[in-house]
Amino acid sequence: MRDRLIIDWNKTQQAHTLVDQKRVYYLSLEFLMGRTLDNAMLNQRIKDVAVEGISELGFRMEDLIDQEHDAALGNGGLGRLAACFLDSLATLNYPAWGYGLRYRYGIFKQEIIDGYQVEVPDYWLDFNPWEFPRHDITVDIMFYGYVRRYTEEDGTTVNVWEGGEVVQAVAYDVPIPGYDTPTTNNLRLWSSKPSTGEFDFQKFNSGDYESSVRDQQRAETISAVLYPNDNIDVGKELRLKQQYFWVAASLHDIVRRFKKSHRAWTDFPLQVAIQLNDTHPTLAIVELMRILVDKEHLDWDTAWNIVTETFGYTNHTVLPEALEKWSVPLFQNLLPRHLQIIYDINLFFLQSVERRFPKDRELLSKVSIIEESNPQVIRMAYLAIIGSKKVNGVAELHSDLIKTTIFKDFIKIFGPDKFTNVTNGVTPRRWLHQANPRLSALISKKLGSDKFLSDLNLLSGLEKFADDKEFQKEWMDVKYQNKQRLAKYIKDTTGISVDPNALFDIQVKRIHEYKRQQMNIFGVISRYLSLKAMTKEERAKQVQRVSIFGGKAAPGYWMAKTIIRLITAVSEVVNNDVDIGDLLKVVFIEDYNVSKAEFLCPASDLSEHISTAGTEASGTSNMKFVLNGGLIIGTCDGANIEITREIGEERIFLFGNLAEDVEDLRHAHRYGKTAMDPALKEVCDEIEKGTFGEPGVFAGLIHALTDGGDYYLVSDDFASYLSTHKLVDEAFKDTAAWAHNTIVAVSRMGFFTSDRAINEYADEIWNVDPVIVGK
Ligand code: GPW
Repeated sequence: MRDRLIIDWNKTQQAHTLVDQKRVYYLSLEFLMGRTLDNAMLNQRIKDVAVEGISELGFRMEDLIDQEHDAALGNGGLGRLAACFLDSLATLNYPAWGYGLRYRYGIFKQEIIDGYQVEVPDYWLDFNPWEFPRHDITVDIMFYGYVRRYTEEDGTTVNVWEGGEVVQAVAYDVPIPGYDTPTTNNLRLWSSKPSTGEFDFQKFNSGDYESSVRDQQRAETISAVLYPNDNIDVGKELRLKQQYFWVAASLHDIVRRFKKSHRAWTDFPLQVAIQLNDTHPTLAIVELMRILVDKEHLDWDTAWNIVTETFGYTNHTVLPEALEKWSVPLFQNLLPRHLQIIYDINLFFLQSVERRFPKDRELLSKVSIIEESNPQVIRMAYLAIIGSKKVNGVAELHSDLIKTTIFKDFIKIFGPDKFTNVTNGVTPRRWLHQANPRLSALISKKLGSDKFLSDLNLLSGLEKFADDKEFQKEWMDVKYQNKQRLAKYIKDTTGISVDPNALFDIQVKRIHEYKRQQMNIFGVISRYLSLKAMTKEERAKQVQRVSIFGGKAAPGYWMAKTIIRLITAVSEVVNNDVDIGDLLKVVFIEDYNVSKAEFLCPASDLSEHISTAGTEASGTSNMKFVLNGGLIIGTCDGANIEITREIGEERIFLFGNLAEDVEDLRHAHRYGKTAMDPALKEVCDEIEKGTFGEPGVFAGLIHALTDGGDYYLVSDDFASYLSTHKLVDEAFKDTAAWAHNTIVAVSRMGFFTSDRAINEYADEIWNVDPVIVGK
């Protein structure tokens, strides 16, 4: 497979060099690729042959596929979106490159020990046949040092950044095959090493062995580890080093490629589109200014015009704690010249604002890149907005919210057209065809072709079969088999027996208070209490449930870890309660990752996407679950809203308060005007009674609901959450209607392919065209 990929990769790179059209560069600190083998076989359409060959050798393809270690260079949705986008870029034949970091350790492996999360390092590079070290492609990157400024004879000022510490970036290339096309794009990941080679021989020879090893290690540390935080900014110096290291190496590479064609600098934006995946690569704006002004000696305005025509910025969150801010003193020490450039960008920007709004003094401090706190901080999102041509959110509600909340002052300045929406999508190759081969085959059979895999709107052809009894049976049969496979996995890994006939209710995603796994587990406790209170006869009428959770907590996120502990504690009690039997089971799946998502998504009847309204920018697992024939329970948040619009509100279990009411509700909590929901109160009392073990362990969770002001509005949404779950139970009893609804829902999911998202970026933001690579 690897050899096949190289052949197509070479062909693609040659074709792209020859046509020399505008290319897209997708800069992301995270690429959550998962496994490659199965995807490569499917995209190259040789899996059937391979399965046959492997079985002739006496092996099973599933076993072989299972040997591969996930490439887990990401935390959650943001990193997986980047991976889906690479798949679509290649499939749609866009000349595109991904640029990222080659972390030696990806996201940690999660173990559950005595009910608690324990983090184990993920050393994944022992055997990785999918990467190609490019020792010929290196870039020296400087940190620290000082700026020397002098005036030339003609009066121009020159800034030279010098005297710093230098490390070397080495390229590792990963081929990205498109589906059913020879186009195989490149993902270039940078690895850090000392710039002087293996050792600093001077130090080494002078006997300072330890210090020379230390220098080497310091250089290697830069690309050593992925920061395991999702939706939170921590502001560590090493993270800023990672960002600059990666951005500087990538820009050097992009500029070198541009220079090969000897075009004028002003053509740069006609040849290059750079997309910033969140603010993590925002330094690219500053670095490109430095290259153009300090090294290429363009005047500031010409350089700034080039820069602001080149970049696009995607925002992925409105959570204030996730917006990146760098302390000015820390930044100045590490990147002194870049700080000066930021100050200049800010100065010219504020001057232009002042000219246009002379009476609005407040506006200047509100939109300044520098926040006048102590210490001062650099607001990276503001820098990204000012330095980009377009800014986009990732779902309609989210894109509206950024315009009315966190970035509203910029609408006044730039007008509304700079801000746009591109709703996220997922690749149907991995998330339908690869993850759910049975469903994919059934759909192909029914539609008479597998064209839907590259044109997902063709799924609409299924709708007319939604009431076809025979088809419904085949459809539900696929679901049953996928649930059986999951039930076996659960049995093998946890010892818990679950009945595949039960309603499988799944919430898998990073653990975060805003995603409200705590509300889910409180709901499970409430269900448990009502089952316990029932007579045998009443119990016999209840729908069996399996509540499945999975997800990692950031190692320093104590509340998230407490939520995991509550889930595991509840599972110990409920699963062993003889009164309850198979009516309710609670499972925590250890170490949720891409390859586990691939067998979880096909096995849900119901999945939960229950963030406090206005907090989840989009969500993408909501799309994966519906595409695999599950229904969802969710709030009016992120892409849930567009899913509702597409599939029809009778096919989604929406509940809870709306984003527009969240501020008022929070205000009411702050002023003590809300009593806790009675069902939630019962749940809290039960926890405090010690039913799930030492209550002190969970005190933080209870406190957050009471004195903590219930910031995520669990109490406000709890009643409607529980009553909506009752509707789910009722709906599940009617198998024919359930089958009908899931078929109709799948038939209307065409919009949520990442192919549609990528075509929107290409047309509305990048202005790039596909390149057809000959067979
Ligand atoms: F905070 N997302 C994520 F915006 O997975 F940077 N990690 C992150 O650190 C951030 C966002 C950041 C997610 C969003 O939470 C999710 O709603 C969205 O679907 C996904 O990014 C892709 O856009």
